[in-house]
Amino acid sequence: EPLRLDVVTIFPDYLRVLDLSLIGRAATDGLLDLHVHDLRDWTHDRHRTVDDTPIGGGAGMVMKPDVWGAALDDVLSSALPTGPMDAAAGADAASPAAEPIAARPNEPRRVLVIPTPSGDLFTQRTAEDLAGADQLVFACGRYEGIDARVAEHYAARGVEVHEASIGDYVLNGGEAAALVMIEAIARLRPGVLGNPESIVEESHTGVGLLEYPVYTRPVAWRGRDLAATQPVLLSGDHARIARHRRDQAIARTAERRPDLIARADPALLDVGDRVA
Ligand code: 6GU
Repeated sequence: EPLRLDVVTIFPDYLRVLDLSLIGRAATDGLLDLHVHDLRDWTHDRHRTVDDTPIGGGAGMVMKPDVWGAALDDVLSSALPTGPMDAAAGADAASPAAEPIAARPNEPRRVLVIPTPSGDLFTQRTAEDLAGADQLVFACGRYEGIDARVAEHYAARGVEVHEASIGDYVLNGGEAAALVMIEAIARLRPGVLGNPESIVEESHTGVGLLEYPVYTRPVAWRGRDLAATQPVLLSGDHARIARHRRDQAIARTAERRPDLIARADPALLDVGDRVA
């Protein structure tokens, strides 16, 4: 079953890049079901107003809860494949009832993702978790954000709500952040990435340590000769190469991301098997 993705935004054109490259290909292949919506389609006034001044005063504008509520009610109730029921429906008529069929299929897992610099940090772990959903709805706010009662309302109604930030810097709106999150999530779905081996390798190292540096031919380039600087890579000794790369990954991580070393699995840092 494809992952259903809905993005609600006042800049639907901003999301058009999703039709290109990996994501567009996955949609064409039926692995993703992508829908981009213009929030202004749920306005009713002549000016298609989506924002208003903050209650309590202050700078900037806040996005209106009534417009977001109308949009999200519609998008969160869109039809999804129901798995067991759909699969059983045809078989039911054709064959005798060998096994009882559940009266109701499992409820699909729908997650409302609200990109905001005030959210929880979106990490590889978040991506792995959200890749297991049936539907992800991204509510992209602009200006100073969306009226906070919108997130409260859907959470209280039993929707899984995830306010998420992609890092400690400020963007003008949630669109670019949604693109980042969608790419991180979609590539984890079965069949989306061309080469699943790279995902396996990531799950071993990607979260714990930074990747080691990589090289390709020519062996000597602009005075930088791997035969002189890293002859082990040309040795054909795969065990020694693996240890060398692991040492490089540790050194690079210690230099660039000491915070990751502090939290790393001790097994990743174990150099006890290193040749003297
Ligand atoms: Cl999710 N939104 C905005 N506007 N800025 C951000 C962000 C999100 N994550 C980091 N900065």
